[in-house]
Amino acid sequence: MNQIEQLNQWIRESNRIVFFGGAGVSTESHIPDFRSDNGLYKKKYPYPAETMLSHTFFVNHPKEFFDFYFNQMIYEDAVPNKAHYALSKLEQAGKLKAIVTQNIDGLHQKAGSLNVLELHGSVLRNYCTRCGKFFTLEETIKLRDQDGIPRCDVDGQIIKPDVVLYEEGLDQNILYQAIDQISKADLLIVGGTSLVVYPAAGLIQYFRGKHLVLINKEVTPMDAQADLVIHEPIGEVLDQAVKNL
Ligand code: CNA
Repeated sequence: MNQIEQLNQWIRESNRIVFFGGAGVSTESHIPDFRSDNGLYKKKYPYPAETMLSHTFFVNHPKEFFDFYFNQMIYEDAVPNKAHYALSKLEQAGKLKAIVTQNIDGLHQKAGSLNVLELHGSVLRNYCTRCGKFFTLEETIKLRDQDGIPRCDVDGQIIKPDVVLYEEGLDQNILYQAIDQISKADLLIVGGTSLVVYPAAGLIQYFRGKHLVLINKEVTPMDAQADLVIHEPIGEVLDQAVKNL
């Protein structure tokens, strides 16, 4: 039995599957990740990406923050790929109970997935930092001033994307839901994540089910803990693994 046949068999035998993923799930939708060879961290900016995506930088250098953010983090035309659609199909089949994602691109929902726990928020939601008025991504892009900073059309204050920046805490409610789902899962599929960003990566420790599967192009710090490790592109792997269910 090859690796994908093994995964397919475990999917057939499982009824409480949870998927935990990261930026690698969306690279096949042409959104670069952070740590691959062509990832965002390899690009030359005056400060490291962690600095430019930090809360302090957002507050002190909003012009540079939004220049980086709109140029490097926003892909308005991106569409879901085979990985997103395979996971949506698994949920519709009643097998997958939740997707826990570090991604902020909203592509799982675009593919039809319903129970998506966004640990790091979403670029699709944006709020005025003073009055709290909500803005879509499209509106936020249109409301940029001459410095490229989006400003509320009611009070002129900065609009902040609802994404978790470095130095900011995770939404506790989402975190507890993610822990709950992972701790009740019978099969945990982890994919497209380098598993180095905490506390997100630590969530895997809550898994008590039968099989832990890792799908990632590169080696991760948790390969040794997994029952099955597949170092292949995740879109193709998941597409094949959900066939003939
Ligand atoms: P990361 O650290 O960039 O790791 C991505 C991992 O995915 C790497 O180990 C790659 O080898 C692997 N990978 C890339 N493409 C594929 C593929 N097609 N198939 C299988 N594996 C692949 O990203 P993480 O998600 O681990 O890091 C967490 C950060 C990245 C989170 O805070 C995200 O918000 C942030 N991020 C999100 C997006 C997005 O929403 N699409 C894009 C860029 C960064």
